Amino acid sequence: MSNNERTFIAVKPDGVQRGLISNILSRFENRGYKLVGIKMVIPTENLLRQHYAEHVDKPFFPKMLNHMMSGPVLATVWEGKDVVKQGRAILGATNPLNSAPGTIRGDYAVDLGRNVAHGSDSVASAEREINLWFKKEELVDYQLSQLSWIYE
Ligand code: DGI
Repeated sequence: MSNNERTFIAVKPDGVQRGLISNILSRFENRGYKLVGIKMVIPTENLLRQHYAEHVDKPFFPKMLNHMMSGPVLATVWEGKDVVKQGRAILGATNPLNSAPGTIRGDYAVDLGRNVAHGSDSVASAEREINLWFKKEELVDYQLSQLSWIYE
């Protein structure tokens, strides 16, 4: 399993407005994952239609689109062993009513349409989403000094 796996994690407008950015980022930092990209974006409809391509025909899509365009999203890219799957676990189930306490959604959300953060659901989606939200030069290549204390 590669230590260089990457995932796309976004704090949605509800998470930003509720002041949850530092809390969400710290869970990934504390776990030992490396932040390689971070920026605030008010996403365009075009970007969101690509990001949520599998949902564009669903009845909830227009509301979700409005919500996601209503304010800034904090877009981040994290790197580390099994980060895609572990990132989903840190977030909790999509519907916060099914999210375990201790997860981000289980601690801070109750409604599906306000589930505070997004995380890629596979390595392939992560690659697609990272390319969609970030330019290559916005991802920073550096050595994490704690590496040998996190990985054997
Ligand atoms: O990858 P996830 O965000 O965990 O889940 P997903 O890809 O199935 O759905 C993407 C987002 O779409 C999800 O975070 C919230 C929203 N969503 C999904 N299903 C419904 C929904 N929103 C509403 N209002 N109703 C739904 O049935």
